[in-house]
Amino acid sequence: MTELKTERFYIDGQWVAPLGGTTVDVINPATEEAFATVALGSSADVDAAVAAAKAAFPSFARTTKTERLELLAAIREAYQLRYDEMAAAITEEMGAPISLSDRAQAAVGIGHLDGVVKALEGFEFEHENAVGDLILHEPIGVCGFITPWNWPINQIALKVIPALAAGCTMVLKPSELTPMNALIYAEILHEAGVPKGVFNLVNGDGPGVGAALSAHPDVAMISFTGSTRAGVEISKAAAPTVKRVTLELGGKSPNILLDDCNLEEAVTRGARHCFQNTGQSCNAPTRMLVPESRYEAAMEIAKEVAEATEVGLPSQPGNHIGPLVSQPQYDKVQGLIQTAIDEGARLVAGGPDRPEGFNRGYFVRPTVFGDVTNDMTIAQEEVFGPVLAMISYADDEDAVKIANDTPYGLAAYVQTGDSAESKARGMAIAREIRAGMVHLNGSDISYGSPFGGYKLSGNGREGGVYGIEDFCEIKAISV
Ligand code: TXE
Repeated sequence: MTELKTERFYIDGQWVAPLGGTTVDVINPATEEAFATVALGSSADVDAAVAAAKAAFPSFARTTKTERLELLAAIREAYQLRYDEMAAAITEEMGAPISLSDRAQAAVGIGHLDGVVKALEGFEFEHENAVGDLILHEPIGVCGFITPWNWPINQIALKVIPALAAGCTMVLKPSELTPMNALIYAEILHEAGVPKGVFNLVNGDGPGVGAALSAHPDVAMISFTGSTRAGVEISKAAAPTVKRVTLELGGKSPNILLDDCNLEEAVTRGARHCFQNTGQSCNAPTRMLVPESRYEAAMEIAKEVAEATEVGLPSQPGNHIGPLVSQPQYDKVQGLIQTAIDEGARLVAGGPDRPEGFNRGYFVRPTVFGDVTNDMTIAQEEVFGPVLAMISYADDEDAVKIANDTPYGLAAYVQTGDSAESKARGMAIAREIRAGMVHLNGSDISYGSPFGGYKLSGNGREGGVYGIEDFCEIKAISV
């Protein structure tokens, strides 16, 4: 493992000293101990990075599709060489168990790249429209990326790769909680031969670097993933410059179990998915909607799954869940568990006590609540912890109503029976749900399909063709 330049920023192809700002310790959430110190930048660092990206834009915007495809292939190769290091960094800084980091957290960095390559191969940057005008897709310009800590390289790759495919230049500000994977990524892009100034990295916090990037007049677009709160702040800061702002925000995704589904399988899969990554996924199926007739049986199965889900050290391989990312996240999750109890939800499994054997680290127990009504806080607020809320419904219409009765609209899940009739019911429900992605029977949205939400879950779509389009301006030329 090479020594990462934690107290420097990557600007104009070089690792440079900060022009201002301060430093922050990076904490291992399993031990609560600092293992690195990184520089947090200032608006002067943002200015320098944006200037480099602006200078690099005219030449990079003119690169051909073939040149960009070659660049993406080189990035893929360089990423593979640093793959294990990437997985280890994510485990150390955000607490995902190493098996999950290896199988998923680091893997998505390649998966999204492959999805974009496929999309770019078929992407038409210009065409004649139905009324005979020439339509051009041009790169939008300098992009600012503000990313979170929960699937850190996933969110970085989902922005950087399509932006490169479109011909944009960029400045990334990763989460101050998880800067290490981003530092490795900057080295990967450098090793792959990304031209100087095309990609720049400034570490920093939201109010400092994030806000300066959002407000910067030379930044044409901000792509953000994180909380709805920060998304609103960013939109406000960006408004005076009328830049494009795309947002991938929180979720409170429903998982509707139809009355004829295989209950054991559906509840087990749904609960495990909810607990994965210690519940820190924007699209986690956190509200399980169960027909009244099967509600008690479903709670019994969910209880077993929660109690069988082990809590363990991130450094150890296995299927356990690790700690939450930080003390504030731990406090938030504990607060919401307590609120659910206070509001009258039935604690079916888990709860606020520390998991046995853990005296330090931000570990929480996989928790299931029953007797949840959809107006309770636990059914409306994003917890971002391993907490499942189980809600009963009367019929399909009621299920759809409950599913849509949330300020969010990111993902939804439907579990059907095997019959054609049941699958058709599932499909009809999928069409009624106001969410950007609906997964039937445990299926996953493929790399290259659009990822994004309705309502307070955001706007814009990441991944594949839609991801590239988000980074383009569209010009009509009439001849
Ligand atoms: O996120 P923040 P936090 C949700 C989840 C979680 C909650 C809080 O519910 O419990 O958010 O997490 C930057 N201007 N999600 O506080 O604050 C910040 O530096 C510009 C959902 O950690 O949103 C970081 O880089 N930037 C989510 C990024 O925003 C600002 C993933 C995320 O931090 C800023 C993570 C500002 N004013 C949390 N304030 C998802 N959609 O996947 C903060 N930032």
